[in-house]
Amino acid sequence: MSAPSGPGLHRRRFLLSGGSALLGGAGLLLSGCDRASEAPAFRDLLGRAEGLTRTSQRLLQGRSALAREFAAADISPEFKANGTIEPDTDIYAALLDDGFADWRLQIDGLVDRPAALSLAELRSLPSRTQITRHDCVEGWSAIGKWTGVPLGLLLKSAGLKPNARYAVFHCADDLDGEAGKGGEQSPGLYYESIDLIDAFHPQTILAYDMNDAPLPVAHGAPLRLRVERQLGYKHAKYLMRIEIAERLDHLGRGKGGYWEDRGYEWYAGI
Ligand SMILES: Nc1nc2c(c(=O)[nH]1)N[C@H]1C(S)=C(S)[C@@H](COP(=O)(O)O)O[C@H]1N2
Ligand SMILES: [Mo]
Repeated sequence: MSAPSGPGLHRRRFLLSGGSALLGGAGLLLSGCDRASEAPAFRDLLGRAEGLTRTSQRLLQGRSALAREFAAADISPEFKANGTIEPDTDIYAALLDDGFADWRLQIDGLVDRPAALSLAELRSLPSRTQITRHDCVEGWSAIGKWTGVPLGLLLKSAGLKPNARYAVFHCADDLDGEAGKGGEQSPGLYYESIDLIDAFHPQTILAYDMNDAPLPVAHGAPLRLRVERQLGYKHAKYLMRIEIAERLDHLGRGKGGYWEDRGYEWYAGI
């Protein structure tokens, strides 16, 4: 057996100690043999023993692993619309009225070339289509087909400044005191943020189509984020502006997102 070394080993040891309560004697036995910990079957066992927790998934697979993609037959006949289902601001109503012809996606902040892109321009760029499962913290899931522009592509063409660390998504909807949307806790524009690892993940797209049709208003028209390794609330709908930032504490109440400001985790990895 070769001498174990490198960061991978530390990860496995960490996982072993984390899982040992569940693995019991087997955990102790296996921890003596690093070759066993390399074996796919062992990884499976470990994953199950930990109840497939998000933490172990992340450590075993890494941040760049792809979310599962499904077949067309798996698409949910009903996809619940959640949170805002139509922003009630005058600005949004006017944009919707003329089919988003005047809507522009602003890209600014820590970029070399700020941009304002129309829907037609976004549709003319290379696209990605993916059938994925959306998981909401409220306990429901749905499978949908999404088509859009890879966010990484837009960020590359905008050119990131060296101190860029986050992509912040500013949305059109103000959850102004509406119960059921957390608004009773305090008003505020919906916003979200992700780090650059998620921003450049190949399945992170700005979707303009859902199930082969233009994105419905209830699901975030004209453009919404799909960040497939993250929970539902990170998938910002009704996108207006992407701000590249070094910090998050100047936004909202400083926690990086509308729901994060109300107690949810910023990193909602799945
Ligand atoms: N702008 C905006 N984005 C949002 C929300 C919202 O209320 N406003 N709700 C979030 C939550 S909690 C979920 S589960 C998903 C729901 O997306 P859907 O309506 O397409 O199901 O959108 C997320 N993005
Ligand atoms: Mo959600």
